[in-house]
Amino acid sequence: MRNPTTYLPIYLIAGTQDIVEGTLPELLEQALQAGITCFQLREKGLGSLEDSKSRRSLAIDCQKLCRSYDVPFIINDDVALALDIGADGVHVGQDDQAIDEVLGLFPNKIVGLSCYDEKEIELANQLVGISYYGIGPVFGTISKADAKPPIGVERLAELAKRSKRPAVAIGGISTENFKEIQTTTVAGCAVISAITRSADLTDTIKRLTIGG
Ligand code: TZP
Ligand code: MG
Repeated sequence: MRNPTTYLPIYLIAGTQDIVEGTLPELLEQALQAGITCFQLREKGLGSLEDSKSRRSLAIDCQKLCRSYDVPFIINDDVALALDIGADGVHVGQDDQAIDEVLGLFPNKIVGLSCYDEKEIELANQLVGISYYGIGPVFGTISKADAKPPIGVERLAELAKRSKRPAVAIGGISTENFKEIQTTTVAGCAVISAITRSADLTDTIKRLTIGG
């Protein structure tokens, strides 16, 4: 099993709904070339693919690309699809399939869990097998319609300190506010729009890499 700190530094999340020009596999290949350390396929919300055949086929295309760059390929929420195609792992939120069930289904795989507050961190700390926590939203986000209110950098720092596992910051992270994230102990940044809407993806990825 890889140490999560090796794949969290710059973590791209994207689905069809996030693509402004071209296709998701095209964007993913450019991002892999530019050095992303992890990819999560998140088909969700307005503009996402609806039928399961096209979702599966997109997932396989993305998985192949990630494999060719030796970058972990993670699926958001869709436990069945992740098992079906043998993804490197899954990322689930607090309202998705229960984390203890998910852990049972993905032994020796990557399992990420979203955490918003102390209570969620403390509960996650008790469980065996979670690979990393996603903490946020740190800032306001345009990419998640039902996002909770942003927690801000001070809360991020506190929550990251309480985490027994490596944490990745998420929500509204950009090249403008990245230096604030760097003041915390998180192992990386997970971003959608900063990369999918970047005019210079290679430069953005370099500038958003924790420890890079
Ligand atoms: N979970 C919390 S915020 C968020 C998710 C999936 C969206 C992050 O997208 P962006 O564009 O980097 O704010
Ligand atoms: Mg979810």
